[in-house]
This record gives sequence, structure tokens and C-alpha cells, in this order.
Amino acid sequence: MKKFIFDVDGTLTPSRQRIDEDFLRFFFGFTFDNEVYLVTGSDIEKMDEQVPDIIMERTEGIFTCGGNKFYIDYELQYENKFKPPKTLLTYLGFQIKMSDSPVMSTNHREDRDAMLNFSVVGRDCTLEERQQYFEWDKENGERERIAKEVRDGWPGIDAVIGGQISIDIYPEGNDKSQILDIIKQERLVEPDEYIFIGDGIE
Ligand code: M1P
Repeated sequence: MKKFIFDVDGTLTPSRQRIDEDFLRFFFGFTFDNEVYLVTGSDIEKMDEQVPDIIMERTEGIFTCGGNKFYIDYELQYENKFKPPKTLLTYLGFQIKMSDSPVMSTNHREDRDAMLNFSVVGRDCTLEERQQYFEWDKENGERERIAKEVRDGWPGIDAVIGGQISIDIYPEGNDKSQILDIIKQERLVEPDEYIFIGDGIE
């Protein structure tokens, strides 16, 4: 059996949307011939909205929050904790106030215990607003700038653009690369046996 790790948003599903029905049928069959792990920057609740149980149940395990939480059969196996410093939260609040974004909604900070997801436009935006911000940000580089300022201003903390409208913030090293160590411990196999399939790979 070949071994795969699949990213979710932008790979198995469009960003924050449900998996396509035709692709779902194909992928369900795929899980019988291959060993599959899933990984997302999102949390398990969002994964649940996008990927149905019949697929989740066919996986060897699910990594959420950028590899900071690991589930087998919906049971949490491990998690990392992260509490962002107050100064960082103040800085992020200021970015919302100062932004020239053409759209703005609410729910800018999502504390996922193991990481912080920050969005200037806000996670409550509609799909149309999401697309609008995404296009505006490509031109204006707001997320790139904020992520860099966080990395430069708070040593030991990493900030990366994971999806379309937000930035994932977590302690340095607590990213998707850590899942290979977990798989190694879990399965007693070398991580290089796994093929990672994700968007944004160049
Ligand atoms: O899984 C990719 C990203 O998906 C979402 O990003 P956005 O809402 O910006 O498209 C977030 O859940 C993010 O944490 C995650 O990295």
C-alpha cells in the first residue's frame, strides 16, 4: 500500500468548502488501496464541515491546527498548547483598525489553543467577501507584511499565510513538519515513505 498525507483546504476541498461529490466518490475508493492521513491548518470542527465521516473514518489519523493536534477515530491523541503574548494581541488589534481592506466582518482572532488564527477581514465574512479580500491582499500584500512583522517582532513565534484570508501564528517549529515525527512514532515507519499532497508546493 502506498502512504499519503493529504492537505485539505485547496487540495481535497476548495478553501473552507465541502468536498466535491464526484471527487468524494473517487477519494473514498482511493482510501481502500492506500494508507491516508489528513492534515489541515483548521480545527476538527471545520474539517468535519468539509470532509464527511465516511472519509474521516477511512483515515489512519487526522492532524489539525497545522499538526498541533492529532486524532485517531475522533479521539484526541496529543495536542500542543500556545498562549499568544498580550503585546502580540494588541499589535493584531491595531492592524484591524489600520487596515484599508475593502471588506470587513467580525471574528478576527480564533484561538485554537495550540495556535492563533488571525484574519483582518474576519472569519465571519461571506464567500464573496472572502474572495474579494483574497484578491485585494494579493495586490496589497497585507498578510505578507503582518506575518513578517510578527516574525521579526516576536522571536520564537512563527506567522504564516495558510489559506485565503488569514494568518496562522504558533511557536516556531510547531508546523506541519512535526507530523512526520508523530507518524514515525505511531507507525514505526520512516516518514520518507509518505507522499505529501498539498497546494502551495513548488
Ligand atoms: O488549512 C488552510 C487554512 O485554512 C483556513 O484559512 P483561510 O480561512 O485563511 O482560507 C484557516 O483555517 C487556516 O488556519 C488554515 O491554515
